[in-house]
Amino acid sequence: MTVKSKLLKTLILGAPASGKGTISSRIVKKYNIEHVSSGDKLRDHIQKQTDLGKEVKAHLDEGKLVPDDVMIKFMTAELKKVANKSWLLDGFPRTIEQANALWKVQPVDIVLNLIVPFEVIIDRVKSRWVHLPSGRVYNIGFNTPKVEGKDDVTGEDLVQRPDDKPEAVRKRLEIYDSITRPVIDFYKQKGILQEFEGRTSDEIWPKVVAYLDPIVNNYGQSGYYFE
Ligand code: G5P
Ligand code: MG
Repeated sequence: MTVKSKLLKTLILGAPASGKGTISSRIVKKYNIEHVSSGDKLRDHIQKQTDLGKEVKAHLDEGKLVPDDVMIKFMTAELKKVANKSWLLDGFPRTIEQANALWKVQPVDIVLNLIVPFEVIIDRVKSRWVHLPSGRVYNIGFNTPKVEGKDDVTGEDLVQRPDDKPEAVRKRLEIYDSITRPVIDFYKQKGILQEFEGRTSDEIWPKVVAYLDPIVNNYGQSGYYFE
């Protein structure tokens, strides 16, 4: 038996607030892979007031996409940092240009697409609170923080995202419908897309596990599989 090294490059797609971050955090914990979230990384730059953070702030606040050239350059560099790891990419790509650029530098192995009705999404963003430095996300009534307004791990303040205001959420859903939906077809045509439908993350999660378990067991938890 020979031992081969093979890394698993996974992508998670879904409308704004469909639960990508929630499902991603469960996946990376269970399968011990790296979570790379474009939105979390951009918010971190905004909080630290870096040049990139200043450049992209208005786009995020208004619920608009950051231009492709900026995103492709930024995420290509971020992915280089985790090139020798198995990862789960969340939030990138969300245009056909980005999908083409990613495919050139790193064809992904599998793509998970979360399907949650828009009316559920609109309702849940009202109760979202985030811990910016870590990207940990809470929702009152779903995963309520232990102490109101504080992160469970660090005790630091939680904030609401500017783009969770109703008009920004509307804009994000519009953009998702017109610009990001074709990305789903891009991966469907490649035959690597798997869809997961549900009204809650708890309903979706067992379906994700049933799909990923055999794949990850084949690759092995540490990114190895046996042949
Ligand atoms: P992001 O950060 O990628 P979105 O809009 O794609 O933002 P978002 O809002 O981060 O996605 P999510 O990760 O899909 O949502 O969902 P989540 O955070 O897990 O869950 C949403 C809320 O619902 C949370 O409060 C969670 O606790 C709760 N929740 C989850 N499941 C349940 C449930 O079953 N029940 C209940 N009641 N609650 C639940 O991108 C942000 C911005 O960055 C820029 C853009 O400006 C974008 O708008 N950006 C890019 N721009 C261009 N190209 C890119 N590739 C870009 N990437 C980011
Ligand atoms: Mg997210």
